[in-house]
Amino acid sequence: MPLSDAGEITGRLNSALSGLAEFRTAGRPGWTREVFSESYRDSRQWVAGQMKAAGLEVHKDAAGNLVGRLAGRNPAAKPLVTGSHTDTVDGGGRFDGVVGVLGALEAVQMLRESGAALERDLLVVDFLGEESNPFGLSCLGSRALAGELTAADLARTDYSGKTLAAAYSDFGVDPSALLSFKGWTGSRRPHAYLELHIEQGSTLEARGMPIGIVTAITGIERLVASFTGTPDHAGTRPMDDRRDAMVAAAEAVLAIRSEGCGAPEHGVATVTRLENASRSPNVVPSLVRLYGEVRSVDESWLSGTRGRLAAEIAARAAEHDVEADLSWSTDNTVVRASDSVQDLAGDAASAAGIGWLPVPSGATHDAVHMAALAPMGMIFIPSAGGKSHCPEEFTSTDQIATGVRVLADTLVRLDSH
Ligand code: HGY
Ligand code: MN
Ligand code: MN
Ligand code: MN
Repeated sequence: MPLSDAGEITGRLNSALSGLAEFRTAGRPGWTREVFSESYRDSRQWVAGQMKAAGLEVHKDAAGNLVGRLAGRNPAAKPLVTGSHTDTVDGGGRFDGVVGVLGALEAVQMLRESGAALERDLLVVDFLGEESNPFGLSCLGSRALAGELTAADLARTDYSGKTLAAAYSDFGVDPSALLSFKGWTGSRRPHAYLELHIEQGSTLEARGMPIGIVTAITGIERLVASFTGTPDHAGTRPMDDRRDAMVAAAEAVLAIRSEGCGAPEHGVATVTRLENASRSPNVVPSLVRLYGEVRSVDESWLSGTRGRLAAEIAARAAEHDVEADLSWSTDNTVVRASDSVQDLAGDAASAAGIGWLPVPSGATHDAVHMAALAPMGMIFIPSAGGKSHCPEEFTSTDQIATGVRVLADTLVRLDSH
């Protein structure tokens, strides 16, 4: 497919990747471009410029997504959609999401050079706010496009009590327009959605495989648990006469870890935050909040996690005479990739003599919400050491170029299927 030689392709990718890597929040570790932050706002202007330079018609939709359009021969046909996200976690890396946006722009270049005029429009999307955020809701832009963002979501608050609606408004997205935004539901459903992403795991590297074709994307159950005990003087209260909320929360951390360790393959469970409501260092904690999540691609196992942990955490809290109150939310259910998109991606890789492997995704993606609208597929490229969500995240430009090649070839196949 590509007419540029490998050096030109990797040269363009390197300059795009380093251009975006310039945008990060000062004073935070690694690459930090959290949704609604200044550095994120600035970086998206740069991304819009890159989309324009790639010859796309660019607009920002009512949900804050950046959408670049490559016109097809038949604009009335349902469009193809690709893309990903350019926001990061706090202290993240340079490739998560980024390769799906900048790689898609390189795929547009490949398509243009090859003269493969698509029948369908191709939409390249930089989805707003894919990463989880203090409002506890990931994939903001793709949820909105799938018609899944609700008024209750906009009323969610962060640790300071600011609402998600206020955050949107400060970012220049009108929350009321957002609520009436129908996205790509109804007659505007795409023909298919295909996302290039780093694996963020170590399977491809361990197996020496350049391409993964995603079979399913993990479901995520999120937990906020509150533990209520009794405040007491930490210096005088006897150890055998305390209702220590922090001890009960610590027991819950271990219970959640055991749940993950007992999960079927690729299942995990993590506690990422414990908050003592009191700031005093000399008071027995009486109110502690725990934030955690459980993930698995095994739907039946995941559906039992709330019951198992409710029983386990209640028992352990009772041992310390502490009340435990659990509130769960489903970030997303397990989503299977479309068989036909998987097949076309496998055909494209094989036709180019590129090895590939079917793999599940332990990370969630905008593709989860696009799957509600159209047949969905994801193409993975290796992550060095399986690392991600950290500055050490790394995928070589050659590996990205291979992913872009398979992305472009698969889009051509999807165009006529
Ligand atoms: O949490 C995730 O899996 C994704 O990186 N937002
Ligand atoms: Mn991602
Ligand atoms: Mn991520
Ligand atoms: Mn993700």
